[in-house]
Amino acid sequence: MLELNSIRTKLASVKQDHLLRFFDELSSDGKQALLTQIASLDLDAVPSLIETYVKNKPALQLDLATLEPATYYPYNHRAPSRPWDHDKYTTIGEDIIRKGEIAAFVVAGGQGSRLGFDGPKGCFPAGCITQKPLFQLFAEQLLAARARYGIHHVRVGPGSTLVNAGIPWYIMTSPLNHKATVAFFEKHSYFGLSPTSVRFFQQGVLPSFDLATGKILLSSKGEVATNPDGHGGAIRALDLSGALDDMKARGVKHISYFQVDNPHVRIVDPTFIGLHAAAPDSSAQMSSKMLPKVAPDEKLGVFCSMQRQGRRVLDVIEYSDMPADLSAQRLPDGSLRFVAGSIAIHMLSVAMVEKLARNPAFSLPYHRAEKKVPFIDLDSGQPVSPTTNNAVKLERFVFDAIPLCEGSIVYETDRVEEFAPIKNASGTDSVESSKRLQTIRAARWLERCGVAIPKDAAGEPHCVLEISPLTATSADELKGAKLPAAIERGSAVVL
Ligand code: UD2
Repeated sequence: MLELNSIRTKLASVKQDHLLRFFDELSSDGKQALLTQIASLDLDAVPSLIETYVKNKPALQLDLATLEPATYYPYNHRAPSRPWDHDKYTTIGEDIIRKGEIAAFVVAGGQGSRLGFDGPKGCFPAGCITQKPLFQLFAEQLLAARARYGIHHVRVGPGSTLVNAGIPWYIMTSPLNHKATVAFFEKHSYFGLSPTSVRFFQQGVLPSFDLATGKILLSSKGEVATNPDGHGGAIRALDLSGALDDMKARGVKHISYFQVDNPHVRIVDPTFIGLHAAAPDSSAQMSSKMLPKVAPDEKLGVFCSMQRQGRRVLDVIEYSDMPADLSAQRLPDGSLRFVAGSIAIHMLSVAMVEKLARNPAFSLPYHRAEKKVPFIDLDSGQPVSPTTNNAVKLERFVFDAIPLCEGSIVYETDRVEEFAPIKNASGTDSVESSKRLQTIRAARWLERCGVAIPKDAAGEPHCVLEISPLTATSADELKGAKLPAAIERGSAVVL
């Protein structure tokens, strides 16, 4: 058993000895498990975390004098504001994909509490007709990319084995959902992907703190309450898990980063990859996609540019941190001044992740959130399910790595094409809104191929449509498919 006395002394020195309050009531295994969990926490950091983030709410340091909206590559590459060579960058991106230099990376360690779905969010049935889970929709995109780009020979390991692995896919889970996620892939035979090209790894956790006292909470008598350390934890977790070395062994140079909740994300986008790798103002370290925000209070982080330590940097200000008066500012034409909303789609270079993760001084800032966290009452030993916020959770955000880049670009995408997130059980960004957008996007692609789509009075498709990523991942790809001349009014069609 880990040394009880030394852990007790350590806990006392950081004023967290209550974590052993019920130790004597635990079984021998339970005692061991609790000591192991406590030993894995960075207790030295706890007093300053409590002082800085639990007892206080650090205000975001914004240099308003130098803060400006970020510039971006417009979706319309012929826009007079910033024309750019679409074909050139697409060709560069396609070449990178064919050479096997791209990996897919989904952050899927979140708690997904808003959706109220019991299980990892990637298992959520998202296909508007087929109910295919999110993970399957992503897997099919990777299968389609393998077929399209012929990425058949990828070098793995020091022995130079050549395998038919396609684009490798890294899936970040957390202790909350790791086992269930892996079991889901096994049950579904990896959705047709080679198991050698799918790699799961867990992100780290941080203790959850009592809002009133600053003490770390117990989730049961034998377990400390913890929460995943935010998608920013990915940078270190990629390295610690060996995923980064695995990428290097496969010859991967760039990571396509996306969130688990958006079935429309275009995981393998040659134009974005080309811009990231070769645009003159890109350091090819970390690039991002944006959408023009539809309203000041839309829940998207905002790309801004600001002066920091003597240089102008790109940064994302999370929606909850953006001062409301800035969000509401408008240009003379009525459009939002701070318009560039982050949809959490990035390209990261393997070299950048390695540089950050292997620098002992590297750390991303913490963000504080007040939440309801069930806990054990220390006096009665009884479980409590709070109805109001009782805890502080700390997280790191991956986009805080953007200002650390030497040059980071933003590329505008199209809302219907690439953003149909499933975050809530109903309303905005919900199952319903995502399914509606899936049909609208499919109808748009079909119309571009000359297929007649029935419409209702509001001009929306009067049918339900789902296009499998195996059939097409863009309107252009659909052009070669066998299609009907028209879709029947009121029908549900899967292509
Ligand atoms: C995120 C962005 C927001 C905008 C929006 C677009 C943050 C903080 N905000 O908001 O600016 O881009 O997405 O959809 O990212 N995750 C982990 N581990 C964690 C926490 C989260 O893997 O510890 C994953 C989670 O599984 C999901 C993604 O990160 O795939 C986003 O997490 P969220 O739902 O908390 O972020 P959201 O929707 O508030």
